[in-house]
Amino acid sequence: MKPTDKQQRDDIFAEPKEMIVDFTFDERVASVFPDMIRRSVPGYGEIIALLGLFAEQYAQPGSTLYDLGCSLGAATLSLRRRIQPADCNIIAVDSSAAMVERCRDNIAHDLATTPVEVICGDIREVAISKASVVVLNFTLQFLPREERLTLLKKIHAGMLPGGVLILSEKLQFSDAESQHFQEQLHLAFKRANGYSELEISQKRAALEAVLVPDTLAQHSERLQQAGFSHIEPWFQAFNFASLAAIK
Ligand code: GEK
Repeated sequence: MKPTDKQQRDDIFAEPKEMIVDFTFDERVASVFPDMIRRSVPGYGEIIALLGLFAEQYAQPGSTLYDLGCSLGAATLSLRRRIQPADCNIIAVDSSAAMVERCRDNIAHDLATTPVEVICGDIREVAISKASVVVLNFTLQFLPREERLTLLKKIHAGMLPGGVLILSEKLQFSDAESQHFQEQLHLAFKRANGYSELEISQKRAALEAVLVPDTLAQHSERLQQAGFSHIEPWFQAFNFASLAAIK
């Protein structure tokens, strides 16, 4: 991370806005992103750190690792530091130019040696091949629901046998009691991290049409439909979870 980015605090929704527009990953969001995601997503730092272990265990010689929706490259850097075979490469993709510019800079300042290509583009358009590890860390939730299975099928088709897809997502719950329980705790998490009621409610409105969460059961069923042979939820903090799907 650029030192300036590391210190920049997310105050995007701190002032009352006359009109809430849909959330986009623009320059302003990219500049506060590390602070925003750490204070908004419980378990984010833990997941990032643990992704390295998936790279260590699953990166196959001569294979490619993918970070789809890479933002500033936190997952890419975690994978890169733990890959064992010398002949792997990483492809990181994000559709936000502001994110990609910073991501390239972060990778240039990292000392690990696995080659990384950062592509500014849509993950629905990017070819996947010889993949041993694919990361979708809080990205699938931003695609229209009806396009999620197509993407997972493409990923599955481009993976090597024994490869792993790690899918982290915000969850929704099918019963009202669970939904309320998890939402309240997530709200408490955001308050404890210094977000005001105004910031929380304005951000919720901005994300409403953009981030559409599924249930854990919907994710498991979709991954099965895409062809994955084994699906293992491996992390959950309140309404945020991560699943590993093996080809
Ligand atoms: C991390 N994985 O730090 N194609 C490419 N990129 C996309 C698309 C798309 N169709 N839709 C959204 N994005 C990261 C965090 S953030 C999660 C991921 C969050 C990108 C978008 O530009 C943004 O950078 C990222 O997906 C989602 O581990 O903000 O909650």
